[in-house]
Formats: sequence, structure tokens, C-alpha cells
Amino acid sequence: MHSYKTILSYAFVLLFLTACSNRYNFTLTTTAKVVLNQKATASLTEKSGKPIDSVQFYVNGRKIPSTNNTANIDTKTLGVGKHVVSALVFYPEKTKKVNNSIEVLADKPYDIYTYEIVNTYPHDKTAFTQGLEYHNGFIYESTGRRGTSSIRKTELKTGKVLQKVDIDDRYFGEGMTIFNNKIYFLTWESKMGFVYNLDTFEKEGQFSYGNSRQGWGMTHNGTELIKSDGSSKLWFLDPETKEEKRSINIYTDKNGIKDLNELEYINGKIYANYWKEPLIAIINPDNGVVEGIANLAGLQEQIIKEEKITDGDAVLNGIAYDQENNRIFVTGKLWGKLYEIKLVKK
Ligand SMILES: [Ca+2]
Repeated sequence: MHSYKTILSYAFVLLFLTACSNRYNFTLTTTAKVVLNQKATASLTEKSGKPIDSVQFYVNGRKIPSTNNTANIDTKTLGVGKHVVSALVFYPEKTKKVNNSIEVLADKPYDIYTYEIVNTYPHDKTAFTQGLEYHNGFIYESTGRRGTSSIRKTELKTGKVLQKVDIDDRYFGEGMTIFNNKIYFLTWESKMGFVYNLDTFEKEGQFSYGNSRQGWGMTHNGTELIKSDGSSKLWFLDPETKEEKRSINIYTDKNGIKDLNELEYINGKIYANYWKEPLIAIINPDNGVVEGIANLAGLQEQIIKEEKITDGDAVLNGIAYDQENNRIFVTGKLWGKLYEIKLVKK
């Protein structure tokens, strides 16, 4: 005779087996890595072929068309970078969401550029350069670190600081750009940006960040402010509302570029220093593809040697462009020189 306990354990085993046979095991398969403009797919399967009523597919939360539990993903519209792919599965009396991702890489390798020095100018070697911009014959610069953060207007030829506003010690200053006679300035971790009058350097307003991580570099394309946040993303802001309207991922044909920092918009491309590297990425703003990388390692080595710089953070950081005379200026944090350079394709 079976004991009460044995009958109970039989019942549990039976219950477990029934539950297993009813359990659905979904797999969302995606093209893991794909090249921009190439086809990618996402498809949903159930391990033992159990009946599925229907599946809806989403990329970055946006629904895409599908047939027979499979969807084609348009990489051209998505642009480069990592994108979230989800499938919402409808099966007898239930729904389940399954997630995966795809990574879209640039469709061609980047060009390599080297540099030629055209002119050398003095630069305040105590300036921890975060933002650099040329405007109406002057160099405007923002500096960082708590206690030494500032915005300044300097004379190109002498490096002399003509006008300066010190930033409250609470803030670590970051990048800046000039748009419609205003200076837009970022702080690092405070999730706060400030707006200054270009002529008087008086503070006129402030704004908080949206989904971007932090404040790093800034430039503009004539209609939108462009902001880096130390990730591989660039954000486009409405200058009026400061709302982050959209973002793009910055990728080569192999990987994303992290720690994007000081920015400059030059002839329809975004030039970006990235933190701790003596390199400038030349980016297509339409799709985030890195089309070129300028290697300025020689320039950085030269100044570190010349000025016996020991601070490990004294890296290349600062790109300014004089559109009228087609001049590119670069400098670095705590560098005593500012260079006019020409980039030469290798
Ligand atoms: Ca700049």
C-alpha cells in the first residue's frame, strides 16, 4: 500500500511534467553583427514547435513589419551602433516579450590622416582645455576641473586672455559652443548646462540634460547644438528648448568609439577628440560612420617633451575652425601652445 507521502510525491512529479509540457521556450535569433546598408533579420522560434498565434517585432521600441515570425531590419535607417530588437509573442492565452540586439558596423574602413603644423601660437598652460572655438577673429575657450573652471575669450596671436568668467567651484567645466550670440557651456557630472551672453559674459540661463549621460563636448551644425556625453553617442539638441531630440552612435567598421569629447563642426562633418587618445575622429553626422581618423600623437609627444609636462591628463583636447580662412586650430589640456594645422590624408 502506498503511503500518503508517496502518493503526494507522485502527484508533484505529474504536476511538474504537465507544467514542463505547457512551458513555452522562445528564442529570438538576430543577425548579431551586420554592415550598414546590408540586410539583417530577426526571427522567433519555439523550441519544440508549439503553436504561436502571432509575433510583433520592434527595433529600439519601434514596431517593424514582419511575416511568418520573421522580420527584415533596415540597417540604413537605423544607422551604426547597437540596437535593441524585441519580439512580442502571442500564444494561447498569454503574451511574452523576448529581447536581443544587433550591432551595425560602418560599411567601409576609415581614412587615416596625419598633420602639418602651419602656425604656432601661445596658449595659457594653466588652462585645462575642455572646449575651443573660433569666432569673429578670437579664440573662445572653456576650462575644467573644480576651482579652475572658466569661460574665456583670448587673442589668437598672443594667447592673452581678454575676457573671462570663473565658474562656481561646485562645477567641473566642460565643452562650449557659440550659437546666435550666446555661449552654451556644459558641466561634467552635475547634469547642468549654462547659457552666457557672448558680449558681456553674463549668465542668462541654464538647462538640465535629458537622456545623455554627462556633459563633455559641444558644437553646432547651424540649426542644432551637438553634445557628447563620454559614451559613443552624440546628441542633437534644440537650441531654444535644449531638448535632446535625437542621438547617433559613432562607429568604425570594427567597433564603437567611446569617450567622445571635444567637438567641432567642419564643412558638414563632426570632428571629435576622444578622451586620452591623441586622435580626432571625422564623423558623418547623417549616419555616425567614422570616415577618417587624424593621428596627432607626434604633436602631443612634442609638446610633452618641450614643456616637460608631467600631468597624465594633459592630452590633446580642443578643436576650433575658422571657416572664412579655412584654418583648423588644436590644443591640449595644460599645453602652452595652440597650433594651426593642416590634415593630410595618408
Ligand atoms: Ca570646438
